Amino acid sequence: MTPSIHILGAGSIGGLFAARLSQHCSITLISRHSTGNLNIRLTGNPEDQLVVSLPCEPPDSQQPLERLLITTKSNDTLTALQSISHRLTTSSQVYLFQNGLGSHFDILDYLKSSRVPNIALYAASTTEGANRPTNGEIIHAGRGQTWFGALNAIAKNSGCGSICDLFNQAGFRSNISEDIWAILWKKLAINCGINPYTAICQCRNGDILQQPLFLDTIDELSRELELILQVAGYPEDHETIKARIISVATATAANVSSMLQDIYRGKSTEILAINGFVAKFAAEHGLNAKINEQLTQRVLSLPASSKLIDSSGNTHGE
Ligand code: KPL
Repeated sequence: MTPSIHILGAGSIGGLFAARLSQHCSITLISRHSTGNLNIRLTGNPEDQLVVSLPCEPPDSQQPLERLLITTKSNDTLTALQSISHRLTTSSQVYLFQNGLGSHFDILDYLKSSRVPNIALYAASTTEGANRPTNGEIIHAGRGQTWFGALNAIAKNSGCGSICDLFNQAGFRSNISEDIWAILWKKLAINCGINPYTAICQCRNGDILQQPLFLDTIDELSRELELILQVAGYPEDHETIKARIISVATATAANVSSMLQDIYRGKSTEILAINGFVAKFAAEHGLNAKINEQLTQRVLSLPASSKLIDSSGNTHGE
């Protein structure tokens, strides 16, 4: 039987996964804004050229959800899950794809007192890069790696081999992690060292490496992250953290980060789940996170812009 997957949050990453996975299983999008079919034109590398038309249903439909990927922004995840919670059953599997941390804890808390406390909850972390220059068009801007892992005991027992296999079949390099929290904390450190710089300097990922703001603060930021990761139980030295930030910025050089895309669209960013989460965690544990705090404040005070010109002269937004 063809596996059935619902995707809630058809932004750039959700749309990228939907388009490629639809060649291997049945995909339905869940959207508050569209019903009927949604057309996605995927571009990027030659193997990415794809035009698909995917069914789209509203959250309040009654159809039970077998496997649900939530690819909304971290700020919207809890509300998104609440909007479809009546469709979850004891055999549902839910996969959280959010950047940063924070929403994962909110969802775990919410489920405890929900009508389905025992659904299998997983997290996924991806470094695939995707941009959505216009509605309906998605550019696969950088190949990455996707990790899946259990967030609760039910998920640990059920496993996530079949979703991981589907992602690999669809061309996304994917693996299962026995400790997805370790991956989420490491990815958080990467996002702390890339996303706010792209937003403040309004440049693509690769261009942050020449920006004075990055060059002046990356060592201190990496030291702050080293202390935080140690307290979280996932120790890593600052040189390794900095090297990984530089390597991901280089590998996704052409990508417009998710945070800069939010700013181009005049949407709120995930800064509070990224550097803001680190600053809050540090304050709770009596640690210094001055640079994370400053970057958070600078991103929060950026004017939302509906039309900006990037460093290559391309116009975004509207
Ligand atoms: O996760 C990302 C994002 O844009 O949020 C990176 C890895 C920085 C790729 O753009």
